[in-house]
Amino acid sequence: MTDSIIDQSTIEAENARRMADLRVDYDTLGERLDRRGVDIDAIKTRVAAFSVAVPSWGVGTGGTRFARFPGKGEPRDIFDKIEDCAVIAQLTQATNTVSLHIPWDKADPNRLKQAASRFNLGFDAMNSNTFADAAGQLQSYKFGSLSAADAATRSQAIEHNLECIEIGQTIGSKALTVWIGDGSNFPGQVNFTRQFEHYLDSMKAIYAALPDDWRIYTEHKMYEPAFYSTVVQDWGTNYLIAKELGDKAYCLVDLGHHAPNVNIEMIVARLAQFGKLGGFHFNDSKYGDDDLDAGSIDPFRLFLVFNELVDAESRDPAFRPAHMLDQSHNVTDPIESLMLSAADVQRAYAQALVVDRATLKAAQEGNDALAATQALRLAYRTDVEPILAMARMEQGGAIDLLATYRASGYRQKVAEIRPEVAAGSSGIV
Ligand SMILES: [Mn+2]
Repeated sequence: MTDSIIDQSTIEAENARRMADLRVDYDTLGERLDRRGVDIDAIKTRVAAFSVAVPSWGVGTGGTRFARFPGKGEPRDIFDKIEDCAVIAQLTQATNTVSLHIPWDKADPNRLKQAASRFNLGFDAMNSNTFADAAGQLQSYKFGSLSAADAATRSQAIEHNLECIEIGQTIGSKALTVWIGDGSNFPGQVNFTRQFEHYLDSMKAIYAALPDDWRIYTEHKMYEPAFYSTVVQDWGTNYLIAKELGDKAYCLVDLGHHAPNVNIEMIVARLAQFGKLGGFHFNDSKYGDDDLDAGSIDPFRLFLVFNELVDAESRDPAFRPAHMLDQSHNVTDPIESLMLSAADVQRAYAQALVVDRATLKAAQEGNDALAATQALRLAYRTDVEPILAMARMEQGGAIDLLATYRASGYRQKVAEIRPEVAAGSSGIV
């Protein structure tokens, strides 16, 4: 029996007020899609099966390097975080897994497993951390970790990743995501080639310890915290790493880790074509790695990314990239942001599913640029909300995520139990 945190009767009462309208909206959309040869129920089934992982660190209020303004009822530890994730999963029915970050979430693995299975949650990829020093560690990562000039520092960083795999195996994770902050701040500070050699050697040692049924994801990022050069700075370097390591190594694309206006959907297509697209960190950005809510700035780009994913899926039905949200919620209730972001990722997927691929292909083959782009626009402009809401409701989730969550009074309830956190002068970037 799965426990639920929000009383199911609250969800049912909220849904009851909206159900009649939803049925009308769903049927109307169904008729419109039917005229385009699209079966709404088939789309709904695929949307219902879609899941995006919630990062444990996402349920705490984020911050910038200037400050962090904690909200009420902040999770005190990983067990509070799992409960917050369970609320998101219950209402959205679209986030079955939680992604842990070590050492932030370090706890008895058996307790972790118990806490998650109580809410029928699984564990997504493990995330290692060698971009900050943990209390008591012997070597500092100030000048790098897996690519550090100092051998003892590299060994320590490798060991940490091996520990993440070990914890992950106990709790049922099947992947390790490695993002490093290594780079340099001044021209000449490092030798690019030697630094990358160190990185590859370290990654090979980690890869050697990877269980057969695991994957390792490497995440590129253009800059920050190193501001002159970064070791894994772009998708080209990321692809080289995945190729060097082997079949269990894949590239992870964080939408915020590119220069403004970079054609991310094309990067997605390239990596998918050559079998190295492992997964995503979804978020949105205006200027850099802003970690804003997915779909909040450029929902068309999110749609175009999913258009490539659905295209790749149509060529290879076994294509299953990992989906995770990776955002920083600085001014919102993180649960609210994560719920709406999960729905927005799902929305982009649903819109991509309604693209008329035969029409698109015919237009492309006939060099009809306008008809081709019109096929995409028609799908993007389709309001698929009734499909998402119906998929949620049929699985026990909420038709209206925000209204139902607020009606549940969850935040007020946890604010009474969880003590206030003092505002900090620096936050999580
Ligand atoms: Mn990320």
